Amino acid sequence: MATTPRTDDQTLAVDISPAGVMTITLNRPDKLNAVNDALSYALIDALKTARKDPAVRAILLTGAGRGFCAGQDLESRSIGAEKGEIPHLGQSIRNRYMPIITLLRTIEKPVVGAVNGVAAGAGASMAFACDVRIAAESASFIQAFIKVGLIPDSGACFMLPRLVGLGRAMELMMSGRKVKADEALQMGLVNQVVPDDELMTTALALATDYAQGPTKAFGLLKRATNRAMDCDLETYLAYEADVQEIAGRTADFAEGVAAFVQKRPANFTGA
Ligand code: LHQ
Repeated sequence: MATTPRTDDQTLAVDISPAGVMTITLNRPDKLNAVNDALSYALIDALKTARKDPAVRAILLTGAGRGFCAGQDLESRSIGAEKGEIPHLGQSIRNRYMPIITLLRTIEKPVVGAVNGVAAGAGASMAFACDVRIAAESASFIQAFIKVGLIPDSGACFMLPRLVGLGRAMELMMSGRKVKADEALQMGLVNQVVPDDELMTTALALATDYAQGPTKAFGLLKRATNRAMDCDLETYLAYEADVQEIAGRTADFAEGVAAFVQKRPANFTGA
């Protein structure tokens, strides 16, 4: 991964609840949280902190204002699209979006996306990279890339067909049309749609539930599922046995079994 400069600007708001939920709020509301350099590096830093801090046991990603994230900031100089410059989008993706998507998919803690408004381009890709998505009724998804002559990036060509099937994904990526929350729910692109004013309480309650769960098992199931996406059954089953071996050695497995036998709720500590 690229080395990420630290930033002290206000493009991101980060809060950690007593229950261990790190809420990360993309915070450029006037630009529908379009991703400029500062925002991308702040997000990478926050996700790295979430990965290594044992006090963080779940992550909630959302946007400030009426948008979730409008994707790459098309006005940013860093993409070099100005007249006479040669854009180096590959470099921009490697430095900024690759780490973000990789972290969202590989941090061994549950990641909930609270999609509060439009999620376009790489903004939609970030939502797709979350483990589960709760959408507000006014949320929408736009594969905006094709409208500016690009391929869907930040993992969209990888994740979208896996979420909704190849045929639907191709149609969405080639049309660039807006998918509203109810259609997103119907096609399995989001897990739940709630009234706008209930989004954060619903998403935070879910993330809090996860934060009180067996954190290592959540992490290991992400590891196993990621592996299952790119290998045959035989290979996967062997991998699964190794991963379950690890899960079986956690304190939370012992606690889960003890709680079952003693007919009481489990008190998972994440250990
Ligand atoms: C924006 C943006 C934006 C800057 C709204 N940038 N200002 C690409 C290149 C390089 C490397 C890596 O990856 C990528 C991947 C990508 O993400 S490519 C796709 C980039 N995103 C888009 O093409 C979406 C562009 N935005 C839109 O189409 C619309 O804004 C949507 C449909 C999202 C929302 O429309 P409205 O609700 O009508 O809002 P709006 O258009 O009026 O936007 C509000 C403000 O946000 C406005 O600023 P202003 O100062 O005029 O009020 C927009 O300019 C700004 N904004 N998206 N991506």
